[in-house]
Amino acid sequence: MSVFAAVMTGKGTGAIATIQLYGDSAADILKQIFTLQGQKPAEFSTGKILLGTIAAGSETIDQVTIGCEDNNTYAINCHGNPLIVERLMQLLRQQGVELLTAEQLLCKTSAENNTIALEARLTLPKIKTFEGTRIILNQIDSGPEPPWFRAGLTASAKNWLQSPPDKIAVEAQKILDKSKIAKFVIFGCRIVLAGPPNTGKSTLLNQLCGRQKAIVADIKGTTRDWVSANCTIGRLAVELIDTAGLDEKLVDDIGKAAQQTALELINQADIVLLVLDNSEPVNQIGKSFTNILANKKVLAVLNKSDLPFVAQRSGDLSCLFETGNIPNAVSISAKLGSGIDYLCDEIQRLAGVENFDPNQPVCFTARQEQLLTQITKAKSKDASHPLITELLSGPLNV
Ligand SMILES: Nc1nc2c(ncn2[C@@H]2O[C@H](COP(=O)(O)OP(=O)(O)OP(=O)(O)O)[C@@H](O)[C@H]2O)c(=O)[nH]1
Ligand SMILES: [Mg+2]
Repeated sequence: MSVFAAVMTGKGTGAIATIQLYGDSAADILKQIFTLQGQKPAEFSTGKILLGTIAAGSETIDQVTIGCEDNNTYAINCHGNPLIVERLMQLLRQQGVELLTAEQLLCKTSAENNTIALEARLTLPKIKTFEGTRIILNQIDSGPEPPWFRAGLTASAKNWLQSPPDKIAVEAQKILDKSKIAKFVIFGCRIVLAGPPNTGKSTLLNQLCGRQKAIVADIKGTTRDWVSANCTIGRLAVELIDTAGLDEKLVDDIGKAAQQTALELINQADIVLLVLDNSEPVNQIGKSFTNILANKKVLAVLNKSDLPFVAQRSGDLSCLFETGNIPNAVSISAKLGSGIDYLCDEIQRLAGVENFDPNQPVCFTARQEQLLTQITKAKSKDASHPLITELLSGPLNV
């Protein structure tokens, strides 16, 4: 049988990194490259941690500990410099070891026949909020207690094996709908700050992330390239993106490129904060931009409310949005920090996370989403059962 290895710790620098080695002849490979206090160790025994060095011939690569987890599974803990990790992986490859990703190795070594539980394990490192970890763990059916563990996707799918197809279809659709919201809590949400020049987008980004990340100036077109910052807004882990002011009149190359980038970022946004200047007439934004916003979750932010306002009321936005899909508006002063708490509440409401119950079934991988979509369309037990079984215990392609 082949021997496989994967780096189990995250990319980048850390105090230590862990390389997992798996396979019947993994110990033979280690005996070729690992020395224990100047001597080759005779045997690795399960449960023991050995301290020694790994070398390629006469070249010592690192001092490491090797944890013997099983007679075919070993954890090499080395120093967390990516150069050392890469050199160790190279050496393992030279010894005939097949290099895998952490996900691929977990799938290979897992004795789990509950695929949703395995997906949950693979997803845990990517979760952006603590509440997100709760949502994911709730999707695993882990036995008789605690009871809230039985309200997740696994429990629903097991129940469906005894349910009529029309009931299954309704429930599966509900799960798909709720999952769109759960995704924001689990994986985070991308919020783009957009609007005409000089309305206070960069000031608002700095206010929301609590530091001076973007340059602010009383000059139109201060932001050209986009700036991003990570922050938390209530239950949401947010990637905030500040964009160049939307100005159709810009004709120079850099200005046009900045406009193009801003539009692409708006297109990729989960939520758009349309930042308007409360002290300027309302028609500050071109119709082509409002058209792009038509299918987006948009919240209008009437900024500079500390200044005397000209024409702003939330209803006034109707002259910008002909479609009837007029976004809610919130008045703030990004400069003074007033109205920010209310803005954060509105953002959570718009994302749908405000009253989101983490103890409900949701899907959290593309595989699950695809199968649930097919389940909503299955018209008979014969059609739905194989899909449900695949959802519960089908193979993973990682
Ligand atoms: N009075 C007042 N001024 C503000 C407020 N927010 C921003 N400003 C000022 O408005 C000017 C423009 O602010 P920015 O944050 O750079 O505006 P922007 O929308 O990023 O501008 P561009 O990058 O050019 O599109 C600066 O002088 C800010 O100090 C506010 O709430 N009240
Ligand atoms: Mg700016």
